Amino acid sequence: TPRSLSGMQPTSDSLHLGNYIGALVEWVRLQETHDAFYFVADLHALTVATDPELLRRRTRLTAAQFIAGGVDPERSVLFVQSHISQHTELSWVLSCLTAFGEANRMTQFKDKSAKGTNTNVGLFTYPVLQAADILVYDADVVPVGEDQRQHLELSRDLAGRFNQRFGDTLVVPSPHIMKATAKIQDLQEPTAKMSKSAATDTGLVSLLDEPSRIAKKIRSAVTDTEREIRFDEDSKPGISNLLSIHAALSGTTVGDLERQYAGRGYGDLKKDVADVVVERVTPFRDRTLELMSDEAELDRVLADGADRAREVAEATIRRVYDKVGLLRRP
Ligand code: AQP
Repeated sequence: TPRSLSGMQPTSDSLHLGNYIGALVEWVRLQETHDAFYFVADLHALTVATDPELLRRRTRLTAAQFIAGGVDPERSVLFVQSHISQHTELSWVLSCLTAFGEANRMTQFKDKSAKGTNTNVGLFTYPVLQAADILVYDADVVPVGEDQRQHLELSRDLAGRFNQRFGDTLVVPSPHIMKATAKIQDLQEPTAKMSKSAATDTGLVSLLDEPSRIAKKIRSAVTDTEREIRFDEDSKPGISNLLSIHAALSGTTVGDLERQYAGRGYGDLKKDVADVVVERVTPFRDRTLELMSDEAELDRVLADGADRAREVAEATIRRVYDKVGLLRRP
């Protein structure tokens, strides 16, 4: 069975609609056909300075939301990145195969360091740790949003380079990026991706928000001055984004929606998108809160996932250490 692997950072309390539609929905789907590994990327989250208690809380919250969104911890291996020391071990080896200029070309680092106040070395080497996350599990496919494409390309390059230098050792992973859902845009600034680090949160749909607040944000989404409901990302980014969200959650296509809304107003579309989103997030929120009410049980689930993940990661790191010439521990 091919293996699927992906992770998300616990850098906010709530996942947003982009994380959900662009990634989590696909993770859940891939459980049907793949051997699935999903993790909370708490080591990556250290690149953003966070209160330690808050980071712990968000790590559990993020795992709870994976489960609430449909990740089945019996079927999938669900774990916390820092519980598996092999991620950082492989990351070091890979960083020694990464050219400085290659890392320096990563656009996410450029964007974040241009904006940010906390440009640390961890943020710079982030894509190398991400490559280790993927390669340490021999992942075949990595379900992510469009924003991760360049990082995945680096993972592929590093796996290929390792294999070329040391002989066949690592699986070269393929991105799994669904064109229709890979880029959910900010509701107020629909030419930019929905992101938890946006300047204001008026265009961000956080899944754990009060459903009434979510509905209000969607009804206030920026559109355009025409009247026609039609998918056109260049001239109608706001309407196109609403159509994408609607289609992803209601299981229809954008084409069907265009026909369904022919001759109708933007207000109708917004109201329906709000309804579809609220219908989805209400049980999601309830289930997340329920899971968070029993931390011991959640920790037990994550410990079980870590045991299963470690087995795979240990075997990979042994192979890698041997290949590069590190002396075996007696
Ligand atoms: N707007 C989006 N549309 C589709 N997919 C998205 N993803 C993120 N935003 C969108 C996907 O969600 C997963 C989360 O990965 P992460 O934890 O690394 O999140 P992130 O990239 O830090 O999340 P944000 O909100 O995008 O934060 P910023 O902007 O602060 O970096 C990934 O699969 C990602 O592609």
